[in-house]
Amino acid sequence: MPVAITREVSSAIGACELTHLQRVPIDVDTARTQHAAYESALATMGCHVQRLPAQPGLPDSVFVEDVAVVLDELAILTRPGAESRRRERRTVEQALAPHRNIVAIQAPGTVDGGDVLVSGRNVWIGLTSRSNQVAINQFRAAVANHGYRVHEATVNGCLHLKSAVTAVSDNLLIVNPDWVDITQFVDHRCLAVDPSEPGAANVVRIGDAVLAGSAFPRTAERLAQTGLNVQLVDTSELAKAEGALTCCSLIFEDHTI
Ligand code: CIR
Repeated sequence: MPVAITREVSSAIGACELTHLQRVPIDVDTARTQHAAYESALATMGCHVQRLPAQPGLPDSVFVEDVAVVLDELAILTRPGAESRRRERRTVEQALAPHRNIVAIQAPGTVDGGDVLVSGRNVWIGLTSRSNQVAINQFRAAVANHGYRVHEATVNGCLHLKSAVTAVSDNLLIVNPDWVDITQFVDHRCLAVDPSEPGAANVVRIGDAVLAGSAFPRTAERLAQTGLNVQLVDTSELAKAEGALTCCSLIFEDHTI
């Protein structure tokens, strides 16, 4: 049964980091209600949801994906590109410690989990404003013994690599081709988002099902036409903080429960 680590929305989310969006007010109660629905969807799709308590002093701490990458063999504790986010790591490290050996990215390396796309033994890491070459080299060294091939990925026009591409099955990616060059994704086919839904490429895969944003119905239809079981959830309030779907959880297999 997969574990999904989540964290309750911080009361300070309105002070989140923003890169491509203008700041608008975020209603904390609405964000929490949507986040709870996201957690319920993960549970319905078969995850054991482990929710960490809110961190009132850390505005972006709901976006747990950015502080760790959990592989079958080990976890990489990241060093987020935004300095304001580095204190999010301690409690996520504590939550992961029972499940995996942990290797931490060291300064001057920076990488956000949102820039790390894992599909089988291929790992793509976006070179972005958050993630640098030093961290990619450290990541590659940490996972090389386990047979992972780590590729550097170019990204344009969005915050993270996974804003532009996520995996929906073992060999199929959903992509926004305006934000990433699809020729870099070896061994995989690419399905494009509907052109009217540029933010639709970030979906959560759980087995044969995917959790997608209800704001992107046309892309959801494209995904369903490939035979996938597509579930929809509204995270529009969290989107004001530049968060999408994968960023709100760390999902991994755990054989102890
Ligand atoms: C940030 O800029 O770090 C947050 N406001 C949003 C992070 C979203 N994370 C993700 O997509 N992996």
